[in-house]
Amino acid sequence: MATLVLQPDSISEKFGPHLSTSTGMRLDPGVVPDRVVETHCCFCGQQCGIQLLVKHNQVIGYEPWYAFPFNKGKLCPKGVKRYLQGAHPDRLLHAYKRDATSPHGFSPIPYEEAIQKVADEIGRIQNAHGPSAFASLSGASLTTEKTYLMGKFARVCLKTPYTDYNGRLCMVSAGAGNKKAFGIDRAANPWNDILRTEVVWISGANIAECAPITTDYVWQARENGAKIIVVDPRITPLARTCDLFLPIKPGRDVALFNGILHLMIKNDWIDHSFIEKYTQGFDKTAANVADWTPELTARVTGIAEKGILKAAELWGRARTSFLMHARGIEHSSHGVQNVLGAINMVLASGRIGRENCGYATITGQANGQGGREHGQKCDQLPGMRDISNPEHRAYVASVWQVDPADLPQAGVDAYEIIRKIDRGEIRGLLSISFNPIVSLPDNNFVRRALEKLEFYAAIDFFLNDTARFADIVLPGSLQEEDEGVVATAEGRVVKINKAIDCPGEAREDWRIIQDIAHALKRPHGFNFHSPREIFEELRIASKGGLADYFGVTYEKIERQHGVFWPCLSEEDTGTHRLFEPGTWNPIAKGNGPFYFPDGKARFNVATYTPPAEEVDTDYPLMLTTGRVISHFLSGTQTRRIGPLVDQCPEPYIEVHPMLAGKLGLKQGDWATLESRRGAVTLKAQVVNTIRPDTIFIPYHWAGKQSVNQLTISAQDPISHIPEYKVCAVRLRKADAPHSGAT
Ligand SMILES: Nc1nc2c(c(=O)[nH]1)N[C@H]1C(S)=C(S)[C@@H](COP(=O)(O)OP(=O)(O)OC[C@H]3O[C@@H](n4cnc5c(=O)[nH]c(N)nc54)[C@H](O)[C@@H]3O)O[C@H]1N2
Ligand SMILES: Nc1nc2c(c(=O)[nH]1)N[C@H]1C(S)=C(S)[C@@H](COP(=O)(O)OP(=O)(O)OC[C@H]3O[C@@H](n4cnc5c(=O)[nH]c(N)nc54)[C@H](O)[C@@H]3O)O[C@H]1N2
Ligand code: SF4
Ligand SMILES: [Mo]
Repeated sequence: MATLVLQPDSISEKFGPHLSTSTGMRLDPGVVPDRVVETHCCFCGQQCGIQLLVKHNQVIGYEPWYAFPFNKGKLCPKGVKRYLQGAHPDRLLHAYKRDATSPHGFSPIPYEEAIQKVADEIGRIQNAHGPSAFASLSGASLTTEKTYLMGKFARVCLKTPYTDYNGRLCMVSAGAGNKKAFGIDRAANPWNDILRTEVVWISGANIAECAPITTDYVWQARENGAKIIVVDPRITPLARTCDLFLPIKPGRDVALFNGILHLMIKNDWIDHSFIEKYTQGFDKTAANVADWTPELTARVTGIAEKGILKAAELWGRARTSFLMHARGIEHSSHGVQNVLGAINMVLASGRIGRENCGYATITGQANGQGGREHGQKCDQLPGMRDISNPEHRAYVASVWQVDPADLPQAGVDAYEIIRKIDRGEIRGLLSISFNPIVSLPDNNFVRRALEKLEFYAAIDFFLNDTARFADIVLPGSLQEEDEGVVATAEGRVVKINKAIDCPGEAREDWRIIQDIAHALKRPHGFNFHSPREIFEELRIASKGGLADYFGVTYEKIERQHGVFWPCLSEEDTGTHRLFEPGTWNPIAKGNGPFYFPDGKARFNVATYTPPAEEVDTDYPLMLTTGRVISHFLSGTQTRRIGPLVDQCPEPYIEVHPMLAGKLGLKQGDWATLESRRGAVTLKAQVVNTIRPDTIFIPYHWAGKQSVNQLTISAQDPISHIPEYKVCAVRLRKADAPHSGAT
């Protein structure tokens, strides 16, 4: 047995008097766990394999899982510490109701009473104002079984069109772009195709901090001779070791992609036979980039012309390549155009659908891929089916044994749900695995809207910052307390295995949802006894859809270390690499490798428009936001894991020395950053790794430390993703905030 890591003395004192502040871990090989459970990390979309060590129904440590092929035992700092979260004293062990007389604002109540209260309020609001007056929001950290159940719960039990998910803040620009260009929304390649490629192009992805294990693939490619190109307003840790860094102004990536395609065409660095045989729409796209000369591209993007020429040459002349992007280009009011611009570059090169050649959006949340497949989106039914398509409705209704006419039509995106709450059109909300008060843009507006709800219930395992506004809080399950599947960044469906039982009155999330359906006296379709039963129904509901899981079984996942969908039958081992010439797919039916009836990929004209809010004399700087390695999303989990808090205790304002000098700011000085929507006062972090016209703040903190007080709620017109990556701000030196302000 490898080293045993014990529940250490490592959670910061501020989180519990019985725990010390040491960041070290105590190794005690003397303690033998009862069980070792092969499963996956609960955090990002890499879904690294990990083994949890269990004793007396508690996760007491972890061991690397060397046999899992994606990460081969490697883990990032969050994976190494993830086992600590369950022991935190804040773990919800009871249901709670709002109680003004309690010093904490909540009192524990029996679980059944809480469920009945939720059902009564849903019934009351819907009787008075119709089914659409109640909405649900869910998250893509949930297993695919739960995301499927949430889509079904909204449509069959609540009968509301108003349901959406936090992938709306994350994956939807990539999803929409991929569907437009390829006809399908899944990472096109297994990551092994990165290893022996000649050029790796990375746009708007801080891989070393946000997809840390992917760094290893990129570095191996470099060892094998690959050139690495990184496009980012910040010299990220991976960019420090790249061959070519393009310091783009936030919000202008489509201009760069168009400029590169312009040079590829001009220098005849395009694959004519691939374009002819496997694509449509090249001429229009070529005409659109005709104006994007290096001079214009440089002016719009802020990148020097010679960098653009060099990038075009490296990319253009390569025989194999792999392009990756993440939220840096997708979190934009023209996120879909950015994605289409990137895909045009890939299609023109002809380097997709074969070994060592590929393209991927790097998935964010644990189940960022699976969460966008089986119906928790406002316009989607299981199997990536379209809720407005009569045939799709009829099929899913037959599986659910309901009348297709009773299925609601498409709803609206998560932010529009908040606007509807603000306008009084939606009066009740149930949320699970979502923390919108921290994670949505312009969150002072979000808070004011949520305060107007007549009734709000939240399901979580911690009292997250939004749940503090709830009337009822239901104690859900940690990832290790339940089983189910998730789909990784590669498109590999893997199995989360249950390590421990839920403590106290906490329940598996799917049981809570079913209990509400029963208390509402609407039990039809909510009589599952296990995640496996839900999965068996999902397999059938997805059959014949784009995301066809019919051939995926729990056993096959265990046998093969995952199954890449589509997987159409019991005999099918899955589809590792999409778009290989000569392969059959159910949409093209042998006409070609892409998921359209003619089997051809689509070039799409990618149009440049400036960000929703440009700088001006009042707000002369650009703010961009994102992540640090040691925290995860809204921070509900990682702000409770002591060693991670110790690594990065608070947010900061990243500012270039030239700008800092002009404002008289030194490292560690307090500074106030203001936008038209709000302000934060944080310490300055003076670094020469950021553009002098750009500020960066990580977004994992709540309240007065939340950068989403400043961000803009402008959204992409197609995907409805918010523009987190650029808005106009001004910066000034400040006094230390009053106590309690940070
Ligand atoms: N440590 C950690 N890892 C995570 C997460 C986490 O919270 N913490 N979250 C997970 C999730 S859900 C997601 S979505 C992913 C996100 O993963 P990433 O998208 O890699 O992370 P971000 O920090 O949001 O942004 C990526 C980069 O985009 C750059 N950027 C900003 N504006 C622009 C622009 O206009 N153009 C370009 N080209 N680049 C720009 C930023 O400087 C940043 O380096 O990470 C996942 N992994
Ligand atoms: N400014 C700015 N804002 C951003 C971003 C940015 O780059 N900049 N990124 C956006 C992106 S990409 C994302 S994905 C969103 C994320 O935003 P959110 O989804 O709101 O953030 P999470 O922290 O994942 O919140 C999910 C909640 O789910 C709970 N949870 C996790 N797993 C489970 C589970 O299995 N069961 C239950 N019941 N609960 C669970 C956690 O405790 C947490 O409270 O934030 C977005 N917001
Ligand atoms: S890379 Fe992602 S999945 Fe892997 S250990 Fe880190 S947070 Fe967990
Ligand atoms: Mo995300």
